[in-house]
Amino acid sequence: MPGLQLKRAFTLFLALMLLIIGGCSVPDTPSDDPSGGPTTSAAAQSFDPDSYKFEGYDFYEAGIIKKTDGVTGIEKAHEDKAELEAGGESKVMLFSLQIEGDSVWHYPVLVIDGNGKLIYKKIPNGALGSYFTLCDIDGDGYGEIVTQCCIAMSGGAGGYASAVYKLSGDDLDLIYSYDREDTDTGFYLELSDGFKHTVRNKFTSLETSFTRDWKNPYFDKKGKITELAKAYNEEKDFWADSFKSFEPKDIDGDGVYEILTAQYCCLLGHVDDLGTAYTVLKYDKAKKEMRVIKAGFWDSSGYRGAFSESEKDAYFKEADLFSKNWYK
Ligand SMILES: [Ca+2]
Ligand SMILES: [Ca+2]
Repeated sequence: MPGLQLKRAFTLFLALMLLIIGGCSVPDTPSDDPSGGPTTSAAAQSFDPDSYKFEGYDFYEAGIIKKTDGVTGIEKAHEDKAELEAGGESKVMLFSLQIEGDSVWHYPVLVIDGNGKLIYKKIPNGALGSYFTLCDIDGDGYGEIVTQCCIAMSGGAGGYASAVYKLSGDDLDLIYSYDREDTDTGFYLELSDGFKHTVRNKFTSLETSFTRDWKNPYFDKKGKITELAKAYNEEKDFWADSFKSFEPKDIDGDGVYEILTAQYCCLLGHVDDLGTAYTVLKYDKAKKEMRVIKAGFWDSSGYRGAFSESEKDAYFKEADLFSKNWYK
């Protein structure tokens, strides 16, 4: 449907413009920020309780949205079934709520219906595109909800929100989420003479080196590292972005799912592409946390050396193969 694609493309374009204008700030909820959020006073004057319902699910009654939040649209983005606890299956749905005054941000809400429960859980961060996967992450035999939301199209840090939720009593507990400040997948970079870049991972034995000999302040013309590079090596200030991919996969076939992640990495600024950092995350039952059990790195230095279209095609083909096979 080209019309729909065009509409989506336009929506993404609008989102990008808003991000540029708004300095990439994304309100946590549609109503928490009356000064800068999408809530409008017009919405408060035209409260229509029916507009808060979809297929019998009442987002106003559930406390997900307030009277001051004018809802212009509710869509069901995704639906699936799984046994989330003992006793029977639940229907898991992901709704997308659109708030008046802002045609761009969609607020994802999980609804769990079945097995005697009806639970609404708003996923933090406005999202342009969201989906979930149901699979057993913690090894208790019941499914968890793994969500991945694209929250910004600027390519800036914080572009994706990734999380794992577990049904616990009458609530959904967040057992893992990407956090810009706290998430550490363990990668770091060392710069050395000869334009050499070495990427290591502190949780695994990964070590991979490559050269990038184009102009940058970390090397002089002959490829010797500068004082700036020495300071960089001490700080180990490696920039890995949010998870552009967060995909559950049972890589060892034991019935418990690991999560494959990918992060865009750069050195000087966002355009100075270093490559993609890959990890396998596994839930540690004892510590109740996700651990990095495998790491891989695809360096993108080959792209700069690819001048013709066929060389670029070959580069992308190789990068794609790596992304699918690195952990095997
Ligand atoms: Ca489980
Ligand atoms: Ca497994």
